[in-house]
Amino acid sequence: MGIFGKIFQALKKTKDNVSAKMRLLFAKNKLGDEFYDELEEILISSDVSVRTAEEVVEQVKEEAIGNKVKDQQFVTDLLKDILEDTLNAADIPEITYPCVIMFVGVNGVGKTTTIGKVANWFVSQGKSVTVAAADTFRAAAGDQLAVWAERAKVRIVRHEEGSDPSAVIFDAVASAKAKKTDVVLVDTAGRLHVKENLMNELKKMDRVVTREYPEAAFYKFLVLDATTGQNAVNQARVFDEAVELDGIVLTKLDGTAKGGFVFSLCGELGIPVVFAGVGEKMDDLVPFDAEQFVEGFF
Ligand SMILES: Nc1nc2c(ncn2[C@@H]2O[C@H](COP(=O)(O)OP(=O)(O)O)[C@@H](O)[C@H]2O)c(=O)[nH]1
Ligand SMILES: [Mg+2]
Repeated sequence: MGIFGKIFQALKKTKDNVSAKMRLLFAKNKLGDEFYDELEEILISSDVSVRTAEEVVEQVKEEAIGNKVKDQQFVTDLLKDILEDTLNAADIPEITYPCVIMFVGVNGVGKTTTIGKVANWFVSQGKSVTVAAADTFRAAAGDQLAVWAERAKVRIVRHEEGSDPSAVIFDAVASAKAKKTDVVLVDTAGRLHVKENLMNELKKMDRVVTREYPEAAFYKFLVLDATTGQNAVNQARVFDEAVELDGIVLTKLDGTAKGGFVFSLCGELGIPVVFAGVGEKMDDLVPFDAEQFVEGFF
């Protein structure tokens, strides 16, 4: 779909917000430190962290001085290059098969929906998929995943409400081995208010996969709601400590005006964004594209 694809379109709110401020900044014709301070403010106002904003503006400053140029196009292009490099700092893991992908994240970020979309995406790539309903905390979560499994035409393994999530994973892995399924997608609960329990539960699930299915590649993806802004970076830190994340799926990119925190995720935490959710429907998911994201930002 190229530069003007779904990620670009989804960022319209962010772009409107940032572009207006950039135009104003250049119209005011400020020079020197004042200009760069305000540029930093613009980045921070779109939820780029203070640390990342400082680093990025420092780089712009160095290169702009070296080139003795100070027109809007030049600075904007420079900014785009630097931000794209920041996004590409963390490598997207190459998926090998068979594999297990466990989706973690707090309640309501879009885990179950994302699994439906990702299942559909793998099917479109010619892969066979099993989804595991390891969010056994609420019966509704299993039902919701079952609806997605039907839509995506993939198999589902689920137990009764309240049963041990690790037992679901155990069965899903056994079933995937028997049926030679390429991909197992694991849905998990996200009750962050009992953080300690949640993290222990996730670690246990992690161990079951490692022990029972050593021949499979194992990835842990954190699902983050893009409308959360900076707090999403804190969520990433907590989950990364518990289960060492391999990647991130950004959901609700279509509803955010504050996409700037993504630069901190990649730059400061070194975790790559793998997919982006751009709506509620099954095909509203695209592999993340750094260039498109940056173009959509300014
Ligand atoms: N606009 C939009 N809504 C989304 C997206 N992904 C998920 N949602 C919505 O977010 C809500 C919570 O999703 P759910 O999958 O139940 O979250 P979970 O609690 O993490 O499993 C639902 O209403 C979804 O339709 C997205 O990319 N864009
Ligand atoms: Mg869910």
